[in-house]
Amino acid sequence: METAQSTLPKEEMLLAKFEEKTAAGEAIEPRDWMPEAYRKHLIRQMSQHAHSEVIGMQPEGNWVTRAPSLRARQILLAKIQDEGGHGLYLYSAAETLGITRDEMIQQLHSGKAKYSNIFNYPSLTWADIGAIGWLVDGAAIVNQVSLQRTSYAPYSRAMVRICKEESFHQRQGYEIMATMMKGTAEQREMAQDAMNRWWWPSLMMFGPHDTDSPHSADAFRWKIKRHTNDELRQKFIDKTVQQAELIGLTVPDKDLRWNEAKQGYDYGKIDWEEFNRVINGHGPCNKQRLSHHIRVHNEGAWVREAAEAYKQKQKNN
Ligand code: FAQ
Repeated sequence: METAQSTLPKEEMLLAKFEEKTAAGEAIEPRDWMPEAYRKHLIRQMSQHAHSEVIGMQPEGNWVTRAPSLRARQILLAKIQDEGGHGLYLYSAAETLGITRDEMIQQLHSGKAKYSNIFNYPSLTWADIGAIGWLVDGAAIVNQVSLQRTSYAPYSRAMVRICKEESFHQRQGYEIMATMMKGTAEQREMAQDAMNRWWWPSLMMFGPHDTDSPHSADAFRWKIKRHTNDELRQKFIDKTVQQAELIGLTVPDKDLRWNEAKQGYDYGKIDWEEFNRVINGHGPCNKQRLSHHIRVHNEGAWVREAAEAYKQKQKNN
């Protein structure tokens, strides 16, 4: 029997089926038909996510040799390696959409692809390592828990695995902050200073307010996003303010107030001019982060060539 759909031209029929599937919350696998705009949207988001994980290794890498104990150094090293691993899952998941790793890296190096605003700030003291784990991984988890149910199955599967590791990262950061807050006056000051510098950029990680988020409409229609930028930001604030209070840190926002009616905190104005400056290449460390990535990528060319030669040799045997 002919259905209404089967009378449509092929492309429209495929699109109608795709929209029906995503609306019903079904997952899309790499071999399923998908509209070009969905594919492009995911390549943009997933490659930017992968780049963030890898560039995010730099501010933490700055402290490996200066960690205050062997235990702290081991934990930090393990965390940084995890972030590299997250980058790899995400690049592999993005490759299922028909783009190569090389192309994604080229887009990063040319400035076409962004990475998270947060990694363009310097890590000045050991307390910054605490703040990155607690606040940055904390913000990343809130966003990524929501992405576990994203419609593109390889992305969703990568998120499930990544979230398990991120919660360990968040706890190690909080442990550093809690330890410093139990220390000397100087250590407490250092922890508060890190909190002051990382708080606002962490709130920016969730992206612009919903009314200024150009990609959100498509992201919701196709169930790439399940929660809005503002919903996730609010969730992060509500849980983090209480953690800060517990260890005696002050949130650097004079407008922060508990709102009984919404059962959440009201918070001050985010400096979107700073956000735009940073994501468009003019933050404190953008040049350093990118030039370091380019240099190390070029230095590693021989490894990629050797791996390729080995693969060819195996094929010919
Ligand atoms: N930074 O329309 P929307 C981590 C751009 S992982 C830079 O709202 P969308 C782990 C956006 O790309 C952190 N750019 O966009 C770790 C777009 O520009 P475009 C990374 C941003 O995609 C911890 C424009 O603004 N996590 O930290 C940012 O619907 C410690 C308009 O924005 C992810 O990437 C930003 N924060 O929503 C590693 C999660 N926000 O592309 C090491 C996956 C927005 O047109 C150490 N991504 N922009 O040129 C997402 O969930 C989404 O992409 C959002 C943005 C929510 C980030």
